Amino acid sequence: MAVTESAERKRKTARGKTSRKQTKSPSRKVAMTKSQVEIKRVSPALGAEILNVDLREDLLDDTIAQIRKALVENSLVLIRDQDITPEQHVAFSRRFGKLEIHVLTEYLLKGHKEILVLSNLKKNSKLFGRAGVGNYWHSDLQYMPKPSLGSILRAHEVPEIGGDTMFANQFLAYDALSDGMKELLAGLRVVHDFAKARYRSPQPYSDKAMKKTRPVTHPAIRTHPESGRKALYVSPGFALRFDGMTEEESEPIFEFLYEHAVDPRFVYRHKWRANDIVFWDNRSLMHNAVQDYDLQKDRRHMHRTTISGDEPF
Ligand SMILES: O=C(O)CCC(=O)C(=O)O
Ligand SMILES: [Fe+2]
Repeated sequence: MAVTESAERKRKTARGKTSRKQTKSPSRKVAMTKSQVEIKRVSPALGAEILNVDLREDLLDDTIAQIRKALVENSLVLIRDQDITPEQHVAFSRRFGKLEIHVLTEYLLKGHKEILVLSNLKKNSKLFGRAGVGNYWHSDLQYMPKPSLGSILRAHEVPEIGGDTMFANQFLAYDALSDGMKELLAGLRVVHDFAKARYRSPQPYSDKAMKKTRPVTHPAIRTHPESGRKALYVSPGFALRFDGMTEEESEPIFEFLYEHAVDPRFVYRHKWRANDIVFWDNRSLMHNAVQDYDLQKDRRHMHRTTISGDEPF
């Protein structure tokens, strides 16, 4: 009995020592490279809120990987209560790729050309950002040969009511098309032109900016490079016509698609709070900034970074 007890004690001690020895260094390493972000879906259509991250910190590669996975799976991630500086906004954005410098250079943030200012605030009675833009369905930089992967919008000031942004899931829009329509669109490309937005804008677009863009064509259905899912990629924002067709011929199909693409079942409408960060995937969503607030009275001030993307296929 005494022998057994002591043998048991020895075994326990040995096990304890061994397990401490074996787990000590790996567990410390795990603590430095692993994290577990909490993810909560925000609507049946799309979007996920990420709960326990602080963008003022230099995030672990693993945390960035989890945010990227959440983006690919949900097309949009929301991170609330992030009172970050432009430096921190740019640093966070860079973890996902190269950043774009918008062609409308007059609205870039001084000292931070990666940030586009979307704002109706004035300095010396002059607007210093773009006011009331994006109030039509579009995907960012769809008019460029390599459109944006995603945009990261940071809210500084938002109206108490109004000024929401709507997002429409184009994977769902594609999935809900008939086989016949899928087949027809699979063989088509769309001509997109930045100039289409120029005439809608309340603020003038400089000729210099216009010279930096020209009409481009992209497939009507694009394949997401990370998930392989197919998405409808036609938007009223910049689309002129199908390649090889006239505008008149394209119009009836466009009209059907524009209505179909933004069926309420595919849409999430984001009600902004100051210090919200919304990161959306331009490869699978369209968005529309609802212009229902008073541009002269209701303050809305946002900063956007735009992540470079690949040529759609
Ligand atoms: O102001 C917004 O909510 C979005 C505007 C927009 O289209 C964009 O930032 O890409
Ligand atoms: Fe936009």
